[in-house]
Amino acid sequence: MEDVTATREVATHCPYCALQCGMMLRATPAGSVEVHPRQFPTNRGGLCQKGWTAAELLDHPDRLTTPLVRQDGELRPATWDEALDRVATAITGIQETHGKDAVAIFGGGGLTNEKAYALGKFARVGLHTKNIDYNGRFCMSSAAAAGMRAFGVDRGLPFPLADIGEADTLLLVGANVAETMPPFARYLTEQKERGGTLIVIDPRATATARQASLHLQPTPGTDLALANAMLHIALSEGWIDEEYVASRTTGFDDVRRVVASYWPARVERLTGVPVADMEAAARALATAGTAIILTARGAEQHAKGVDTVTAYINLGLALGLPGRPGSGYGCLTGQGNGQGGREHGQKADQLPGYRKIDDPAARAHVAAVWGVDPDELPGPGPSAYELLDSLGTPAGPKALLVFGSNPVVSAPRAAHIEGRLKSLDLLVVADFVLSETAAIADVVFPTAQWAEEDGTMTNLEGRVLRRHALRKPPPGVRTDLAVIAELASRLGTGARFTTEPRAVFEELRRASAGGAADYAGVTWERVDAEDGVFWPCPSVDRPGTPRLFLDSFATPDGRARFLAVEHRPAAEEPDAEYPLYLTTGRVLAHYQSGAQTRRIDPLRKAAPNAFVEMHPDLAARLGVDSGDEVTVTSRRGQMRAPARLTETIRPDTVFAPFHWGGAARANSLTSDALDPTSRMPEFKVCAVRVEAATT
Ligand SMILES: Nc1nc2c(c(=O)[nH]1)N[C@H]1C(S)=C(S)[C@@H](COP(=O)(O)OP(=O)(O)OC[C@H]3O[C@@H](n4cnc5c(=O)[nH]c(N)nc54)[C@H](O)[C@@H]3O)O[C@H]1N2
Ligand SMILES: Nc1nc2c(c(=O)[nH]1)N[C@H]1C(S)=C(S)[C@@H](COP(=O)(O)OP(=O)(O)OC[C@H]3O[C@@H](n4cnc5c(=O)[nH]c(N)nc54)[C@H](O)[C@@H]3O)O[C@H]1N2
Ligand code: SF4
Ligand SMILES: [Mo]
Repeated sequence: MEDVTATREVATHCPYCALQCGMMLRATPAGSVEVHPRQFPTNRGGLCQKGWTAAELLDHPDRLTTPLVRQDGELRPATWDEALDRVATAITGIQETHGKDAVAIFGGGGLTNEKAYALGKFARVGLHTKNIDYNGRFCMSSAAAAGMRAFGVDRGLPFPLADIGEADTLLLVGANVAETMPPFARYLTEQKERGGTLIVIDPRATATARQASLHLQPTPGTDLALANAMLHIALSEGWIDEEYVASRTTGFDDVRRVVASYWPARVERLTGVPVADMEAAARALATAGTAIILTARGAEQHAKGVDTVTAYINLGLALGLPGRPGSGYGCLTGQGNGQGGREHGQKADQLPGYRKIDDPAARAHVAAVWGVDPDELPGPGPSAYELLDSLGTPAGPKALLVFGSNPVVSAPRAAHIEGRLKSLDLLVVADFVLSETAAIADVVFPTAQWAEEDGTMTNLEGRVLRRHALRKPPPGVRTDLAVIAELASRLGTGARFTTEPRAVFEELRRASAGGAADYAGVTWERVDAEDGVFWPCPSVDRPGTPRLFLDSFATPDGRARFLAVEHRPAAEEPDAEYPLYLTTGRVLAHYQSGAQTRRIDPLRKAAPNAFVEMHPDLAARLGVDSGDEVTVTSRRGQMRAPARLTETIRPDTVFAPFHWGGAARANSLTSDALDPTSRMPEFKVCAVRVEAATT
């Protein structure tokens, strides 16, 4: 029995973003749960408003505490047995009629390592389907692909966060950390106090850009050209680290040739960034003792996101940054477990340990851990958007199980994707609230929240962290691991699954052993004792690896690879009918699809509704005043929200946050153009028309 009269306390981490701020959770005798910040190397005692209020969802009236099943068009409460039986029976029937691949899974980067691993395993040996992918594809997949291409491994930051505060020059490309990772701002302050230079590239003068020594404000979708121009300048000024290029890299000659045509005046015309600013940025990077280049979604969520990140990696390599202590290139991973979530098998082309699913040696290793024949493992499936787009089509899956995502709000071209979801024979959602996606499901499983389960998360630094449960899930609620295990047992493979997160982690250690993301030496005890353990960590008697690439890169020859990349226009550029750029992103108070944060009072008060940010000159041309309702129309659909006027945005660009559904859904507008390599959708640019709303 739990002692309900005493105050209980556990050290854990915030449920939201990849900074994974350390927090204490306290259960008071009165039954409430309090959040207190905690000293941890990443947040150093800081929390943002979302972290402070995270516990408010635990006992929220909107919390689901019973399974729901659809009957006569309505969701009604059901017992666990009824709901689980209904799903298992439907899956069996669908697979008998249409084949194993007719059932698909959509996962999330907020799931613990244990859940992400179990979900990937459930797809491959529980359902025998190739159709599994996750929302990380919408997040950092372009940076991951570029990192793999250049360095042979993808770890968001290949160095600890602390290095950032000590960099002489820091370049942030499409990252608004002041709103997306507020405690990160400490590193910016520290960097400034040491006399460092901060350069921000963003079409908006965000709270982050306003702290910068230099703000470059390009046309959306032109970051690649900007990087090539900075490299062009570095070449003509003789700033290249020739010795590093010769000893640690391959492929520079091609890049040298290609960037020759990115002379600054030409790139000023392409990007709108003054030549003098490009020169100042290149100089600050090239002449600094230590310099760090970081990209985030602003640079990456484009149909050329992989090449754009490659262009910044090229710039970094030419200046000799990656692998030099205190310097480097990194991507700011977004979701709480965005890093671990992409390492353990919920991605369509991967097996645990960041192994490739089409690599025979990887298949043999993982199949041995799972006790199956390697030939039984399915091959790679389609990427997230392609999977969602195929749902319910003659050749596509007829059933989808969603764990940890709300694609009705967050997927690109969302009205179309909502239609695909509705066309399924079976949509199952595991969630703790009735998200917009759960609301159209056939079966909803109420699952545990972060304060109610143990597990591990891997933060943006590749540091494995421990999530500690404070209390048990409320009556009627089960964990995601339990839902997976119960379904597996009804489908005849129950013996392969467990509800115990620690047992899952032990299996994950074995499955990841020898892979790029090697967790074999990570134990829950070590994670607690050492403030987290950085992967790779191949054995318990070896330390983790806070800094990668110091001696060599993870490529076959140990050298980083340059790759020449060229600017190309966005998939959809403005024209007479749709004359403006739309870009989308985040505000401080809300998280992602807003399913969690829109239910929390202080956050709702801080940011009650969506808005369309535009320059006063544009507003004047449209005859729109601050606060007036506007409609924004693209070739995919329409959204409606009040106008917010600000001088901080380019007059040719409007911005909308994507945290709201319904009429204010920004993703009704966004395009489904995909990057050819990462399959990342172009969330950050499409062409729109804005008008004053008529009614
Ligand atoms: N408050 C809050 N914090 C979050 C999240 C959240 O939903 N809310 N989500 C978490 C997750 S999953 C993620 S992925 C991260 C995302 O973190 P960020 O990448 O920092 O967030 P975004 O707002 O998506 O985009 C960053 C900036 O890119 C700019 N931008 C748009 N188009 C372009 C372009 O073409 N080029 C350049 N250079 N910049 C452009 C936008 O103006 C925006 O300011 O945040 C994490 N933290
Ligand atoms: N226009 C536009 N669209 C975007 C972006 C953008 O910048 N612009 N950014 C994209 C990015 S970077 C991302 S990461 C995606 C994110 O978008 P989504 O994938 O929709 O992410 P969330 O809103 O975090 O959805 C998580 C859902 O799962 C639930 N949940 C949370 N934790 C758990 C858990 O442990 N188990 C279960 N079963 N459920 C859980 C939550 O209640 C919520 O309903 O959006 C993408 N969409
Ligand atoms: S910055 Fe991220 S991890 Fe830290 S409290 Fe805010 S949402 Fe949570
Ligand atoms: Mo993300």
